[in-house]
Amino acid sequence: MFKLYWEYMAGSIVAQAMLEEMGAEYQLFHVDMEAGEHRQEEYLMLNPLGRVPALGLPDGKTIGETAAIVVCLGEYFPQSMLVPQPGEKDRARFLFLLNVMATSGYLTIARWNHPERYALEPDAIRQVEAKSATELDAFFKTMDRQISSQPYMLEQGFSALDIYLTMLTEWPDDRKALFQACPSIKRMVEAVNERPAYQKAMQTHHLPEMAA
Ligand SMILES: N[C@@H](CCC(=O)N[C@@H](CS)C(=O)NCC(=O)O)C(=O)O
Repeated sequence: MFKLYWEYMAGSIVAQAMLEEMGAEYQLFHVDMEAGEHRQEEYLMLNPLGRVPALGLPDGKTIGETAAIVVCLGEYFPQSMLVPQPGEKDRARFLFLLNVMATSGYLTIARWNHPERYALEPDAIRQVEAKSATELDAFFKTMDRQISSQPYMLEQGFSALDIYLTMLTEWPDDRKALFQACPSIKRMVEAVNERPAYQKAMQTHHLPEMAA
């Protein structure tokens, strides 16, 4: 049994969609970040970085970091084909693009959301926010060129990368502009949104007022 520590509209979307795709048994544990639960001792024992998501594994250990969770789940369920295994032809490209999304994608979104963590003066904070928005646009345009006509990122077809990139598109303010600038991402997101596993993850993650 896996344990997924999640928050509304947080990075736990990709982990839940993968658990659903894989038919894994899991329990959900809501971490109320507004109430600061991610900084409390109990959660820090699970993920010392105080970030969501975290995933409790069947062996009793818990890990954080979305990229690590993606790779681990792929090892638990190799038959799911969501993560190319060592020796398979798409493995190197998978690891490359997964790391690009974790660093140039997710971290840029985090910087754009929390520019005050990266500068001291109000003017500098505004500049960090503006620069992060520009970098985010460049990131999505780069990823747009990584999508084939399938419409997925890997030659093998649908993979955890498509779920991850779809999750990243949930967060920008102007999704319409993003999809206009990135037609291949738009096609991929449409395909991922049709999957019951992604729909289930979004049912959990949509803020209650969004679902109403
Ligand atoms: N590098 C982490 C980033 C996770 C992350 O930043 N999660 C956000 C929620 S989407 C969070 O926990 N933010 C709390 C904070 O930054 O204090 C990952 O890839 O999982």
